[in-house]
Amino acid sequence: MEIQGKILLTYGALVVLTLAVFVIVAASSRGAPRPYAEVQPRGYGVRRVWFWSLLAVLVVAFGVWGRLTPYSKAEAGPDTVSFPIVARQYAFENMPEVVPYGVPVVFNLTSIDVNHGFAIYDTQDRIVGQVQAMPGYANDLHVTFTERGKYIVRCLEFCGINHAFMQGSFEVK
Ligand SMILES: [Cu+2]
Repeated sequence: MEIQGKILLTYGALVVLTLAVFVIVAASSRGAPRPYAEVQPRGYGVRRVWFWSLLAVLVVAFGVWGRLTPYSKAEAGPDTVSFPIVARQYAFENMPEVVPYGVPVVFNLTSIDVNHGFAIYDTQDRIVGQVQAMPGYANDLHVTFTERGKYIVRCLEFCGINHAFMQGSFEVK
């Protein structure tokens, strides 16, 4: 299913669930008010069940949600290939000529002068990923290339007079 379909389904389910809760509450609160001494013990009982149910739902939801986020995939594995790259006005030093296809790759970026960008564009000029190259920092960009061909790297941070010409490239094969 497309991601838009999943989002629509999730929101639809939430709307139906919310409406059901409204209907149940409205139906159960009809009629004359009952004495407090009769209602209070039942109320506390419901509150206890509600608290533990909510806690259980939250624990499960966070457990599932944590697995669905892409962050765990960003961790470098034993087969990850690493490329340390140094950006400067107006070039990317130590750029690889060939980057392997289909395996996790990490571009480890730093800069020796000012802030630069490191943005990878695929063969159809679509951006694949980007990271900042900053003096005094080492920033990682994790990519697994699923298409072979020539990729262009462009600086996306205005870094000086020749910024527009700051480019690099590599071949994925
Ligand atoms: Cu630049």
